[in-house]
Amino acid sequence: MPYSKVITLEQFIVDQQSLYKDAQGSLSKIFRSLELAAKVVNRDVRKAGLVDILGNHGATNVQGEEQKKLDVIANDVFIAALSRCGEVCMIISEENDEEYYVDGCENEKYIVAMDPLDGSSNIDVNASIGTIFSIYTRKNLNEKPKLEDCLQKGKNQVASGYFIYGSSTMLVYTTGTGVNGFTLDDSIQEFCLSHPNITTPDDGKIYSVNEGNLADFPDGVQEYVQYCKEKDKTTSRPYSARYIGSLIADFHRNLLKGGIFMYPSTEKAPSGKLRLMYEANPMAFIIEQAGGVASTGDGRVMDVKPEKLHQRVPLYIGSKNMVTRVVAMLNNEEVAELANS
Ligand code: AHM
Ligand code: MG
Repeated sequence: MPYSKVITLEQFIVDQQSLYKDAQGSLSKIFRSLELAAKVVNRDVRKAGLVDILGNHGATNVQGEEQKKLDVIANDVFIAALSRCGEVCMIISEENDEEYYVDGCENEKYIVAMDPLDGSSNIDVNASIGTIFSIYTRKNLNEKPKLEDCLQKGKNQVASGYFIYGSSTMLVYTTGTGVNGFTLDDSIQEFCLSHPNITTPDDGKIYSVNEGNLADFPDGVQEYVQYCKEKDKTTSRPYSARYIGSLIADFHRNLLKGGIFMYPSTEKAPSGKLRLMYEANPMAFIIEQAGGVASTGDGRVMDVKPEKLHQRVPLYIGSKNMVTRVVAMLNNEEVAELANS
C-alpha cells in the first residue's frame, strides 16, 4: 500500500478528536504517552533473550505472585510516561500494592488502570505477552484524588485497550465508538491503522480455558466444555481448543476469529484469577464495542462495583452466543436455540 494511504495512530486520534467539539486533546496526550511506553517495552521484550533482563526479579507483588524483571520494567516505564503527560492524577497497576498519585497533577481528571505486562509466565518462553490499560475520569474535581475515585464500575471507562507484543506488535483500543487495531511498523516506529472497525462474530469455533482445572469448575462450565467437544455438524462442533495462558493473546485471537475465553471460579479460587480493574473491565469494554459479551457468570462484568483495587472476578468473554450459552448452563437456565453456539 502506498504510504500516502497509511493512517498513523496519531493522525487517527486527531481525526477522531475533531468529531467532538469539546475535546481538548487530553486523551490524545495520554495515548501518546501509552504509545511511547509501549514502544520502549516492545524494544525490551524483543531483546529480552539477548540481555540479562529475563527471569525473576526476586520480589513478589501484592498478590503473592513472583514478579519477573520485565514486569517491573514495564510497570516503571508506563508509570513514568503517564506521569509525564500531565493529564493523569492517579495510576493503579496490577504490580503496585496501592494507588499511585502523580506529583503535581492532583487537579487533573484522568485515572489510568493497567496491567503493565500481562501473561508474564510466557516471558521466558517467547510467547505473546502484552499491556492492558483502561482510562476513567474522576467524578469530583473539587476534592483531591482518593482511592474511591478508582473504584468505579467498568461501564464508566472512557477508553480501554491493549498492546500485544506478538509476532507483530499491535494496539487495539476503544473509546466507546467501536474498536480499531493498529500494527507497529518497525521501520518507521509508528502504529498504523491495520484493523479498522473490528467486530467479533456472534458465533465462534474456538474455546479457550485452562482445562487442567476442569474438575474444579462449576458444573455448568464442565457441561459447556463437554458441549464444545461433542460432534455436531449443524453447529460445526467439536470446536477447537486454543489456550496459551496469556489473556491478551487468547482474547485477541478470539476477538478476530470468534470464540470464547473463560476463567471460571474454582473451589480454591471462588472469584477466579483475573482482576476486575486491570484485565476483565478493559477487555469487557472492547468486546462489547466489538459486538460480543463479557460476563462474570452472574451478570455483566462492567456492572460490578469494585470494592478493592485488586479484586478478582470469574470471566466469560467473547462471541455473543457462546457466552450466552455458558452463562445459561452455569445458572441452570433453559438454553435458547442459538444459531451456532
Ligand atoms: P498475570 O497478569 O500475572 O500474567 O496473570 C494473568 C494471566 C492471564 O494472562 C492468563 O489468562 C492467565 O493468567 C493464565 O492463568 P493460568 O496459568 O492459571 O491458566
Ligand atoms: Mg495480567
